[in-house]
Amino acid sequence: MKIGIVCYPTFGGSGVVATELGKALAKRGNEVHFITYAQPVRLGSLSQHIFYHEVRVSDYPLFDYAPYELVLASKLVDVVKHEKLDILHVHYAIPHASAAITAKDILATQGIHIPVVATLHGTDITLVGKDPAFEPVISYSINRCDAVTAVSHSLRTDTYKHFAINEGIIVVPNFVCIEKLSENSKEIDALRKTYAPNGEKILSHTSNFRRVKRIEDVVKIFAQVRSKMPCKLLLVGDGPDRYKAENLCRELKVCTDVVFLGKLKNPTEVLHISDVFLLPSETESFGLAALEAMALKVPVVATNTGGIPEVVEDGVSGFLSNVGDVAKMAKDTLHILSDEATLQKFKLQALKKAGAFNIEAILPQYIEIYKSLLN
Ligand code: GMT
Repeated sequence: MKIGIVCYPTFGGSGVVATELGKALAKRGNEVHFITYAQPVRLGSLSQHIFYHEVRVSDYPLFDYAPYELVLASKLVDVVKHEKLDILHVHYAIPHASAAITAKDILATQGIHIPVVATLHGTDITLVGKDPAFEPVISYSINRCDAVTAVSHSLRTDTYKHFAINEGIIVVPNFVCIEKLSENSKEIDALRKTYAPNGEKILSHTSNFRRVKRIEDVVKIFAQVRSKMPCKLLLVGDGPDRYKAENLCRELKVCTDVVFLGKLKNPTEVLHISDVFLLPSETESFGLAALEAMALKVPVVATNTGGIPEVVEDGVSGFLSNVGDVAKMAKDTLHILSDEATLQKFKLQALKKAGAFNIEAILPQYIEIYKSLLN
């Protein structure tokens, strides 16, 4: 198949999933064309079956707001036509689904039929999408797609709740490639010593430091755990709430044990040396960061919100708490770290649970959808 993939090329989970999906499809002999405004961060080096088409918006002085969606739609028309694509798969509704529908309609006037698959990832529905300024366009374009998938049952329910969407959204969970993530396991001991020279336990968190991630709760949980046992906190990512986290670290006097690592292209190094991963989000349609942690044998302490309970099994691959219940999350973390046998038990259970989301189990579900539309 010749598949066009549209996504945000950034560190966000939707971009990561779209990129890994494209790479996996290409590895199995499909031709994959990424159509984005920058090369996706997880793409790595291009390979035989992978192509990249940049969407460039001119900065004409009249435009206060660059019309990215229109340029994307035009680019999609061009790429579908000239690369003879079979299918378009867009990730994140805004503005990718509506740009794809515009392209689909234009192509139809030229006798070209291109099926469009849209994957909803979360904030496109639960946060940004709910904004009335977007709602009519989102509902319309999702309804016009040939197939719509959501990354969790929770997100599918939310989508039906907030939008006038036809039945038929298919749940295809996010995935990890456990073998590939584990490849990067060299020199773990040395790295661990760098951050925890005296054998301290390592807690970690990865996100875009937006309000929804409740980054201050991460610091509060850490401070409570640290008051009971020596430990370090590694924070991966960056975003608007970083300064709040930094201030809180100063206030709670834990700065010496917290490292802000910024945006890492490959956060798996940190996961390799982590003992517990913290994800106290307000909401999370899936929690890919938690799944990646579990795939590297890191138990997760998270909130029981959105799609997280579909990924993290309470008391098995980690623990779940109500949003904001910092004391319980600290207690759960201490329980996991209480002795080596308990930690090892949780590590193995985390890996086992992640196995259900291995790419080999999930990829066929997308291929099945593509095939059904091409037939
Ligand atoms: O979490 C974010 O703010 C980024 C966002 C994205 O679009 O990349 O993540 C969403 O999609 C991920 C991939 O499907 C999910 O794993 C995240 O749970 C989801 N984020 C939220 O729902 C807050």
